[in-house]
Amino acid sequence: MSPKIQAFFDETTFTVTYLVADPVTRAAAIIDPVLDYDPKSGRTTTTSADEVLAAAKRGDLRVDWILETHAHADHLSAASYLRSRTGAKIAIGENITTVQKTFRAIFNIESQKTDGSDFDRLVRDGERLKLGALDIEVLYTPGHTPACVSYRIGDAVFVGDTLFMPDYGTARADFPGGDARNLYRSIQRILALPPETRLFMCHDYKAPGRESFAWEATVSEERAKNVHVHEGITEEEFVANRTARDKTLAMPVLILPAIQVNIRAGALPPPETNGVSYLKIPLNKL
Ligand SMILES: N[C@@H](CCC(=O)N[C@@H](CS)C(=O)NCC(=O)O)C(=O)O
Ligand SMILES: [Fe+2]
Repeated sequence: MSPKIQAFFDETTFTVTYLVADPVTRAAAIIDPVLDYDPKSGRTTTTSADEVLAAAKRGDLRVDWILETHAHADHLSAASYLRSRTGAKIAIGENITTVQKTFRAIFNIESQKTDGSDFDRLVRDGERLKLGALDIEVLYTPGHTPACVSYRIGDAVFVGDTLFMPDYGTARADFPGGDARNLYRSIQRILALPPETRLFMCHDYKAPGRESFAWEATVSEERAKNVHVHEGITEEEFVANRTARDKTLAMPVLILPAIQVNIRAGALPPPETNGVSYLKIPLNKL
């Protein structure tokens, strides 16, 4: 019942990409892939995504799915690039349509679709996808964004930006459509899973006193030790603390380029008449 899991950590954006495989059939999924982006030059590269492809090739894996836990605000997604290289289908939570509508208005991009059709599969709570002989179960876990989902495969859950490592806490809930109360409720669903369930986070920022990056913890470790949501912390306490902390956080460095690309499943905006793609910067909006 356990999938084979390889993690790839991007030290530029503190993002973890996972390559998850059914060891029997060699069907694989890539979760939350990163497209490298240098904001100084506006140049994208595929070094990180190519490392995942190389690992898939080494393991003789067939990539069937590219799974996004949400439209990321801190890094560009390599989903479209990986789809073009593997033929895999890109899945994301069905409420991505809400996120597309919100940001279509903020960026005033008329070509931006709002029906989710840039993605191949919009998934909802309780739905199951096949990963060879394994099932991928979708858990709707909104709060960080209104479209966040987690993916359960065997005894592993890829929680995206809901929980982080116990010593770091939880994701922020202040992006458009984010909601600390919903985040708390989503986290409670995850923490109600069997105690030995392995949780895999989408980010790690270390924590005071910790020297190395980490991205895996069990449900029981999170329940006992998560600094924001350990057992005994009420919804009201969490919402108050999360809201206060969010007021202190700057926007992610890459939020403007990341969102524009990620609501198109990681595709760059359509090239203009000179063949070049451009990103927009809305002034005084975020
Ligand atoms: N400094 C990072 C911050 C990224 C960030 O805001 N990450 C989100 C997830 S997309 C988060 O929940 N961060 C929690 C926190 O910073 O406490 C950046 O600029 O990229
Ligand atoms: Fe995020």
